Amino acid sequence: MEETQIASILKSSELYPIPQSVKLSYGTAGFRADASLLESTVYRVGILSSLRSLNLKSSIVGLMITASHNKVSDNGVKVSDPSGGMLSQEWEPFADQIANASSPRELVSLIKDFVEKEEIAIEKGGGEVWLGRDTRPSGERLLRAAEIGVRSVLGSVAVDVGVLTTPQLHWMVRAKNKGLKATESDYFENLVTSFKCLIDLIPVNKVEISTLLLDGANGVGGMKMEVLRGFLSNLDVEIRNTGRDGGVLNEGVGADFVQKEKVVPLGFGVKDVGMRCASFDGDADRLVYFYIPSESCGDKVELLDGDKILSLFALYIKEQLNIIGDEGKQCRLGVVQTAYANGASTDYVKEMWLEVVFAKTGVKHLHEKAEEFDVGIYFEANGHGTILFSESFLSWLVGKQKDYSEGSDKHNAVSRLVAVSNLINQAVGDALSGLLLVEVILQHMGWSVQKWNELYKDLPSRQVKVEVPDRTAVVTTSEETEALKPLGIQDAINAEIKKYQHGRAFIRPSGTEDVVRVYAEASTQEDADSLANSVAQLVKSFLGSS
Ligand code: G16
Repeated sequence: MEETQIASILKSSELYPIPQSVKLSYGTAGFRADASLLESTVYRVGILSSLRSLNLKSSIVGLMITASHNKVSDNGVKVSDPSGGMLSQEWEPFADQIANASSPRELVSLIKDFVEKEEIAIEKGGGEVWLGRDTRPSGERLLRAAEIGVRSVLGSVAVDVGVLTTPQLHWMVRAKNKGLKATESDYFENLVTSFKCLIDLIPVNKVEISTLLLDGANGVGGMKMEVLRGFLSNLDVEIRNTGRDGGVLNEGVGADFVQKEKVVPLGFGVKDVGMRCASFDGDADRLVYFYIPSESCGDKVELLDGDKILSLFALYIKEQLNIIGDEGKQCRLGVVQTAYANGASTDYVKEMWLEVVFAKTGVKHLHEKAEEFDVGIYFEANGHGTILFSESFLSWLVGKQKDYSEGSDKHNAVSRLVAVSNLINQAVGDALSGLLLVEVILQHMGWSVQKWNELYKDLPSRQVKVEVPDRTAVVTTSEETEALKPLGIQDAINAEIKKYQHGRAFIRPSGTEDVVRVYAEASTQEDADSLANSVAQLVKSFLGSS
């Protein structure tokens, strides 16, 4: 590395000393912590992003400042690879190393070694990083730190693309690197065009379109939906929790809250009984639906989580492939879930004869497995997911559009699949595009949210989190269904599970919060609650509570 380059990093890193006694890890979805601790980390991820761009022939890399579902005082940073997917996992150890380098000299030495090992032509310059942020108050300050990091790699450019949802940034990065139109307006235009195309392909409009109530989590998603709905016909959305009325990001609102607590978010109540409602999370990469079944249910909701969205999508895609006939049946349609998937949802998709595979928590793991199919649908129960179409299957579809006569059933089915591939974000789970696809499918089927919910009945489940002194003491198997450490805990969990009919439970360390997560399923809600609580007690007794 040249002296001028070394001097540039040494000088800028003096501006961002590392806070004492903090050890950060890239985790499930980038670095996350209290925002006051993150400037040095974000600055260093800026450097990493420039290097990643240079390593991939100056393709554009994305850097997103968000802590998604976490509380408003937290923030975080994650990197989008040029494909629009998550940062290659091969680079995560380097991210961990530089984030924790204790001095500017150590930082430079780590970078120097890495540049040599990866043969990055750092002296050539020409890296480009697009920087986005959500609505957190700390976002702007952190974005400045990221810019300085990017530019400290001499010759690299930082482009501030403003306040965006995480999936918007991933989409834009992907589009730009494919040589397509890639502004935020292009993103909206793409959604509007493909949504309209799918609406026009509905055989008969079987249902009155009722208003959808959207909980925007007081974050960026509600704000972007306000823009989008201005361009859409055939969809009536009332947006609540926009953040403008004094509500706090993710506090008593949003997809994570609704999915974990299964209660109504703030701003919703008895007046909304029976209405179709949806919730985004803080950066709009997660989507869940819900409805309030009756006035007498108190604050309880019927939840339609990521598993139910996945099932709806699978049903629709399968229907189109069946219409295409024998050739359509050649398509390898598969589903990817995690250990959190409700057992009833897995049974449901298996009954459709779909291949189901399991991955570790974190979209980066699911995405990878979904890419192995012609059409891979992946969803986490928390509402994070999308549908991936392989390039070869897409070109086959486009070819068939020419072969089949226009207006025929087969032509329509093929056109629907092509439109779905345009609508649904191919880079990452996206609440805005996911919502549009759910809405179009409900209209296509002529279904209410209640009818959709009847696809299968969830096994009762409960999730709790336990604060412990050191969550890394929990080590699990690759699919996270069994704990390998601390020794003996899995036997104790198994003994608890045996006490319940249809009992299932597992523990895993969170990659985004300082907690151990507990998931339990059983044949009644009381049993699921009780199993979750006893497993949580085991976690406390093996790890201590903080
Ligand atoms: C992130 C990841 C998700 C993951 C979630 C929870 O979501 O993108 O794939 O399911 O964290 O992870 P953990 O249980 O490890 O805390 P988000 O929406 O917070 O970015």
